[in-house]
Amino acid sequence: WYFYSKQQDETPAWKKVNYQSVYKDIADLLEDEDYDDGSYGPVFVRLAWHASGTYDKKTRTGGSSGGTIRHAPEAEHGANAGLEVARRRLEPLKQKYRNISYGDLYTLAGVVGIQELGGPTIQWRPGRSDLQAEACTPDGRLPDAAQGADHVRDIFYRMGFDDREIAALVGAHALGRCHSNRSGYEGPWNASPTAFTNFFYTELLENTWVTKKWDGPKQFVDKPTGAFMMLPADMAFKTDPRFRTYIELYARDQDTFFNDFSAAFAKLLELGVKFPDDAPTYRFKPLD
Ligand code: HIF
Repeated sequence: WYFYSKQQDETPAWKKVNYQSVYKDIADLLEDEDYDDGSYGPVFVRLAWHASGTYDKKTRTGGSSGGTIRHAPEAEHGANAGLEVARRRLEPLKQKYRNISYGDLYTLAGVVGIQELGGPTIQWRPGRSDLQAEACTPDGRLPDAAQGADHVRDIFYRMGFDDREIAALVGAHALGRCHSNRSGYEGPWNASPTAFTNFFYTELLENTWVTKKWDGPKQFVDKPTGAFMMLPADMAFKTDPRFRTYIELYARDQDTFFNDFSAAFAKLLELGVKFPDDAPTYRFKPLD
């Protein structure tokens, strides 16, 4: 029995998890009528992206692999304000599935958020392994919403994305909202913040956007209702001619947007991750 139990112990932790079951349990955590617009999906998507978007292709550091976004100082970086809400919501699943890594849990939560809110299928692989706080990335790797196209390019080129992929990713701002007590900005990007659509592009192109008159940071609101918002960094996709070509494409062609977004978001979640050779690729079916 000694050899038997030894062999059992050598099964890597990531192989002991039923990811389909985790997917379902995350999906069950999405709805809450008392939270925001009724869904944790958007903040799960933001958590998955911020866990991953620290990747630097030159030094091959950062990314979701170590799940370091849960540790200070990374957890306290200004860009990550409010994400403890998402981590706290997911923590019971880490307790239930002891063998899942935080990096896998947080990125899978992003996949669930997109798919269950009506977005495209996002291919996903398990096998990230947790690292301690020493592996946290320095502050400043995530984008600053107050800046424009040059900055957005600097940040996403550093991760290894091109203009078309960046323009496809930004469509995720159809989901969720800004919170004045998190980023300082306020409001949703459109009228259906819990549905994954190409409305980011259609709203950006079709509305007249004017500077919001308030004490907060510079942001834009639609004229005349003022109900929807754009960040300065979002507006750059309308004014920058190379980005704008793709914005127009995705505004008129939802299928192309879904395809391009699916590939770019799957790539984002895998940046810097060295997967085990035998890690399978999952394409989870939405539950509904
Ligand atoms: Fe966001 N993003 N993001 N973002 N983001 C916010 C909210 C969300 C940027 C800034 C902000 C991406 C790119 C960029 C989501 C998903 C993605 C907020 C508001 C800010 C300031 C946070 C708050 O106050 O709660 C900038 C400058 C980006 C570069 C252009 C990604 C493409 C769009 C990579 C992406 O997937 C989601 C979802 C939210 C909504 C979160 C919520 O709690 O509802």
